[in-house]
Amino acid sequence: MSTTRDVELLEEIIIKYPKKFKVYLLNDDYTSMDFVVDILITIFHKSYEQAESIMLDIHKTNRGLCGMYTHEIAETKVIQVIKHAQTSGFPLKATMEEE
Ligand code: TYC
Repeated sequence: MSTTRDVELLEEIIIKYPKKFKVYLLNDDYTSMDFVVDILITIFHKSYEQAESIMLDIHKTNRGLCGMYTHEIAETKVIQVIKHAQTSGFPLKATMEEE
């Protein structure tokens, strides 16, 4: 049976350690390298050098880690990537996974 103290402890743990989600960009044959670099700079706040290195990593290995966020922020980043790609005519996709 759980006590009030157990619930308080659980709440404390939940508040202190919200789940983190990894956001990945996926490779495809059509999105331009420049567009991916731009997405990494504007949406994931990477430097040009970091963005270029992550983009090349995705190009070679098929996916690349862009950042780790709380659920709501990760979801927003995925939506921003997909919307921006759609309006620019690229099939670029992003996914999120629990840490
Ligand atoms: N493979 C793409 C090309 O050769 C570049 C690319 C890199 C696309 C990363 C998507 O997430 C991506 N133009």
